[in-house]
Amino acid sequence: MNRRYLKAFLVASAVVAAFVVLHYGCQESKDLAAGDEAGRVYVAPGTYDEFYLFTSGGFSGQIGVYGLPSGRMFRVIPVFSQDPEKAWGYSEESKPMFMTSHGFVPWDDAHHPKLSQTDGVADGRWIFINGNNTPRVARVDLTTFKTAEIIEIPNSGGNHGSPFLTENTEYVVASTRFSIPIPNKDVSIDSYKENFKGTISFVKVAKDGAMDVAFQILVPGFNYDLAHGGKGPSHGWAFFTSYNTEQANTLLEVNASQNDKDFIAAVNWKKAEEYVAQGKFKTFNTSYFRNYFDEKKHMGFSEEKKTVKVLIPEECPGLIYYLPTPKSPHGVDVDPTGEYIAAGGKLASVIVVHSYSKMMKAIENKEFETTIDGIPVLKYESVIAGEVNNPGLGPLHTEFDGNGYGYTSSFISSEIVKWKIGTWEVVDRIPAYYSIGHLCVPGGDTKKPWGKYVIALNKITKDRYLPTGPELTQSAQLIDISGDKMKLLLDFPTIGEPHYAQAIPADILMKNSKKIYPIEENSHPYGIKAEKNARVVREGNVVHVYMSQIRTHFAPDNIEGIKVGDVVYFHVTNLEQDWDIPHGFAVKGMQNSELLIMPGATETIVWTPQKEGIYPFYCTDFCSALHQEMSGYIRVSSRGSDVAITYGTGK
Ligand code: RUQ
Ligand code: CUA
Repeated sequence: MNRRYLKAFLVASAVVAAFVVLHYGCQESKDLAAGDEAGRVYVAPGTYDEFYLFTSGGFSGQIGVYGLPSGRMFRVIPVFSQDPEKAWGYSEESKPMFMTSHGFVPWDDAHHPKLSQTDGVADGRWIFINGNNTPRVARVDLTTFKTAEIIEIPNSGGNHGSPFLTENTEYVVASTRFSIPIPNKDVSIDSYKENFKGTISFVKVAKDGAMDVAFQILVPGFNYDLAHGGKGPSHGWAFFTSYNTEQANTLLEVNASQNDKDFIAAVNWKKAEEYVAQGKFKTFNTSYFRNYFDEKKHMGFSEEKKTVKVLIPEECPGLIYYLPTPKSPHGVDVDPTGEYIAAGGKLASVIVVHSYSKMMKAIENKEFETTIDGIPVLKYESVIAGEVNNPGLGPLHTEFDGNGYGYTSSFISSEIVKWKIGTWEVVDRIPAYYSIGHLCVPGGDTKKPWGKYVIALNKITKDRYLPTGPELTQSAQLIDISGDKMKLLLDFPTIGEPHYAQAIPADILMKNSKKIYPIEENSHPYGIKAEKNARVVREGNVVHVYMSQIRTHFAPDNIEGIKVGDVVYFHVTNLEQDWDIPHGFAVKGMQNSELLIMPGATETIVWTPQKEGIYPFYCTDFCSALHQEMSGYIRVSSRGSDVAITYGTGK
């Protein structure tokens, strides 16, 4: 770099840095660091005053990442959704992540994010989220904020009651929302009662995060809704709500609301492990896919699995019990001590809280009402710890503050109701604007809630924001719970529909954030380690472009000899080894998306040029003062042309 250039570059960098500070400088930290010599401002280490909040996108298939208490959005993580910003689902490397037994399914309805746990406390390694529609569970790596794995759940009609965890992330659970014939087959829908079944699945999570379906339990054909793992004394158990115990197959709004009580299914998964070890399972033939992203090869891989182990309750005594619970319960939430199991009976006039120790005693004394398909139904009076009266209309979900209080969202009366564990009295209530679904206390479903806030996740906005056409934004509200009275602090809009959310102190995640991919570890088969290895190789009508990027040019940036009818693979390696210096790549008319390549990574996009001519390409991410110069040309000739492949930069 000559001196004049260097000076111009420094001035330009200072201007860019000033711009960054002005526009983005309000980082989620208490004191704004002065920044390094280059003027870059880093997030200063925070305290437990600051949290990351992860919200589900619902039908957007994404996860939203926010700072608390600001409510400002930092990032959208594409999970079950194609995202042109990051080429997720468009790049060749990410396409395998969407493989299922139904083929390539690039969308899902993502409801419940759940942070990995160690000893019942969120540990910040991963966040899981369910795909409700085409039954799947995804695992997002919280060092990269990127989807690392997606596994399909076989023998399931929809995966709503998921991905709740056991205390040490031994298992992710998944229960069928819709019952179907298992294995699936062509039958009359009227034969529901005879043919339709549910499953409860336990997905084993290995030390490195890799998931596999360890076993499933075949259960009566109800709708299994939500779940939570036991903790402390109830570690070893997992709880699942069910509705439609009427087993209706039409007009569920009436027909599935007949029974006074439905059930919480209590599963002894340690017992299940014993039965599996003893070989007391049936092997079902099926097909499901496990897709994972290799961070060194920078590539997703897909593998099909063909069998699954299924436990039948009749053959496995002690495996599962039903706890009668009024009335079409939705959420099921276990308090920090692991003793209390609160149910959101969405049509009930009370919040029912079951007692784990009473349940164990009732099992021991065989206090059963009846048995359904080998599953003993415990007596309501024998398992109930208490009922919270006057909980508002339509109680859905409960979170805990670790100080002896539960907070329940009531959808119909649109409020949060605070109640005391043990006395079961309501001590405070606050309206939510409007129609709250889930709610989240940081750590509020773990053994160690961090408390401080409850976040209301609301379905309807009405007058809270500027109108945006027929659909208004969904929204979250931040409420202070540090005093006796709940206090509304802030409204903030969310991306997609927030169902569940999880929050974790910023400190736990910040220090693990990945900054670059070391280029020497890049083992992408089409990656290059230096600009001198950039090349263009023709193999019949397939052309591989091994391309590099560094501020502020591509190699090669002039390519000739491409023909109409070619299939051109651009394998683009970003050689930068600096934090926050991705480069983009886009070709005029490419029927696809851009690429946004992280420092040290390689990504591939395919182009099939349709017409001869000259095609510019450029970097899509403003990467330096000379970003606009980061561009190139491709010459496309006719099908039969004899223009040879040539390429280069700066010749
Ligand atoms: S469920 S509120 Cu998936 Cu309650 Cu959304
Ligand atoms: Cu690289 Cu802009």
